[in-house]
Amino acid sequence: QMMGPKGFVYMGRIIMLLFGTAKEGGSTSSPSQGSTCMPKTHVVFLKVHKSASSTVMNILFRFGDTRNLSFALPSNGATQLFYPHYFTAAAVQGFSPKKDPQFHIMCHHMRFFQPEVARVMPNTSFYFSILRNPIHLMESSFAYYKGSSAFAKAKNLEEFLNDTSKFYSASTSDSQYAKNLMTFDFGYNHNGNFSAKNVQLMLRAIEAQFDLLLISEYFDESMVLLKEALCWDLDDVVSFPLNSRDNSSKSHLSKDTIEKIKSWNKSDWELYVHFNRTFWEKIDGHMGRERMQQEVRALQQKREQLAKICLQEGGSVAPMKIADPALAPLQYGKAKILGYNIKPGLDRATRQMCQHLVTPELQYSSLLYRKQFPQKTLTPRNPAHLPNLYNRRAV
Ligand SMILES: *[C@@H]1O[C@H](CO)[C@@H](O)[C@H](O)[C@H]1NC(C)=O
Ligand SMILES: *[C@@H]1O[C@H](CO)[C@@H](O)[C@H](O)[C@H]1NC(C)=O
Ligand SMILES: *[C@@H]1O[C@H](CO)[C@@H](O)[C@H](O)[C@H]1NC(C)=O
Ligand SMILES: *[C@@H]1O[C@H](CO)[C@@H](O)[C@H](O)[C@H]1NC(C)=O
Ligand SMILES: *[C@@H]1O[C@H](CO)[C@@H](O)[C@H](O)[C@H]1NC(C)=O
Ligand SMILES: *[C@@H]1O[C@H](CO)[C@@H](O)[C@H](O)[C@H]1NC(C)=O
Ligand SMILES: CC(=O)N[C@H]1CO[C@H](CO)[C@@H](O)[C@@H]1O
Repeated sequence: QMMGPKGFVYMGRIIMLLFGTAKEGGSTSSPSQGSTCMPKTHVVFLKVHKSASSTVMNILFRFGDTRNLSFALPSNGATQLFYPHYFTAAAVQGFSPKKDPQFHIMCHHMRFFQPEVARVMPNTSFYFSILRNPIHLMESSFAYYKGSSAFAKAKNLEEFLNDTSKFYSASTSDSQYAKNLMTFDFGYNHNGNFSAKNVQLMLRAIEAQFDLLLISEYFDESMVLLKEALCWDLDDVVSFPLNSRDNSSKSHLSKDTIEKIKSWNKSDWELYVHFNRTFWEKIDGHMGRERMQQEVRALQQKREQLAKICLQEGGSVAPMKIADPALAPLQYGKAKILGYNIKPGLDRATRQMCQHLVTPELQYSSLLYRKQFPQKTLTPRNPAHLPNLYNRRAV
C-alpha cells in the first residue's frame, strides 16, 4: 500500500478534496500585467528539507515581519511543527480550537497533513512548496544527515546505494532522510508501493491541495513566479542564499550513482519530473520565457545591489569567519554551512534591513516568537508538550 491504514483515510479525504473544495484553477489565476490585484497575506509554505527552503522561509519571515503579520509558530519556541510526526494544530503556539483560523503565514518544517493545517490557516490561504532534483537533494541529505541511522555507517553515498539493504531499515524513525524525503514531507509513505497508479493519485492530490510548486534548480524563476502568484513586488522576493554548504562538503556523483538514486528514490524522482514540467508550463502559459528572463535579470540586479550595500565580503563566508554569533547558522552533520557579515557603519534602518536578509532561520524564528508572544519566556531547549495525536511511524 502507498500508505498505512491511517494514511488510507488521509487519501480518502484527499479524494474528497479533489472533487470538493479543490483549488480554483490551480494558481494560474495570478495577476497579469496591468490588472490590479491585492497582495496575498495568508500563505502556507510546506518547507521541504534540503531544497533551498530556508531561503524561501527568510523571504516569508521578512514579508510578515515588516507588515506585523502573524505566524503559525511552533509551540514553546520549538524549531519544527511536530516533525517528523504528521502536523497537528496543537503544535502551533496560540492555536485555539474555539476561534476561526487566524494566522497569516505558516512556514516551519512539518509533515503535511491538510485537515489539520486547515484548522490553523484561513481557507483562502495560498499553499505552495519547493522541490529539488532528488539527485542533488540526496547528495545534500547525505552530508547534512550523516548521523541518521541509514547514513551513519556508510562511508559515502556510493557505498550506501551499492547495498541499501545493509544500511537502510524502513522501520527506523529517521529513515525518510535516506529515501524519498520529499514524498515523506508531503505526507505520503516514503517506503510505499510506487505503482504508476499510486504515483498518479499522489500527484493529483498534491495538485489539488497546492496552488504552486516551485523548483529549486530554477530558484530565480521560482521567485518571479511566486511574486506573480501572490501579487507581491519583486523587492519582496529578493534574497541571499541561506543554509547553503561550502563546496568542500559537496561530492561529485558518478553516472551510475545518479541512476541508482533515481530508482531508489523512485517516488521523489517522479514527483520532481512531473512538477518540473508543470512549472515550465505555468511560465509559458502565464508570462512567457522572454518576460520571465527580463524579470529574472531584474531580480539578480537587485540582489547584486543589496550585496554591495549589505555584505562586508560581497558574498557568503565560512562559518569560522562569521563575526556576529546572532548571524551564525547552525552547523550540522558533515556540512559546512556558510553565512554572512554585515558591513559596518550602516545607518540604523539599512543595518536592520541587511541583518534580516542574512539572519539564519533559528535566530529569526526566535525573534518572531518573542515579538508575537512577548509575555512568554522562551525555552527553546525544552521539548514541546504536545498531545500524542498522529504520533506514529510512517510505515
Ligand atoms: C508594526 O508594529 C510596530 C510596533 O507596534 C509599529 O511601530 C509599526 O508601525 C508596525 N508596522 C506596520 C507596517 O504596521
Ligand atoms: C471559509 O472560512 C470562512 C470564515 O471562517 C467561512 O465563513 C466560509 O464559509 C469558509 N468557506 C469555505 C468554502 O469553507
Ligand atoms: C559496489 O559493489 C560491488 C559489488 O558488490 C563492488 O565490487 C564495489 O566495490 C562496490 N562499490 C562501492 C563504492 O562500495
Ligand atoms: C502495488 O499496487 C498495485 C495497485 O496499485 C497492485 O496491483 C500491486 O500488486 C502492488 N504491489 C505490491 C508489491 O504490493
Ligand atoms: C563553488 O562551486 C560553484 C559551482 O561549481 C562555483 O560557481 C563557486 O565559485 C564555488 N565557490 C567557491 C568559493 O569555490
Ligand atoms: C526540467 O525542465 C527543464 C525545462 O523544460 C528541462 O530542461 C530539464 O531537463 C527538466 N529536468 C528534469 C530532471 O526533468
Ligand atoms: C536501486 C534500488 O535500490 N532501488 C530500489 C528502490 O526502491 C524499490 C522499492 O521501493 C526497490 O524495489 C528497488 O530495489
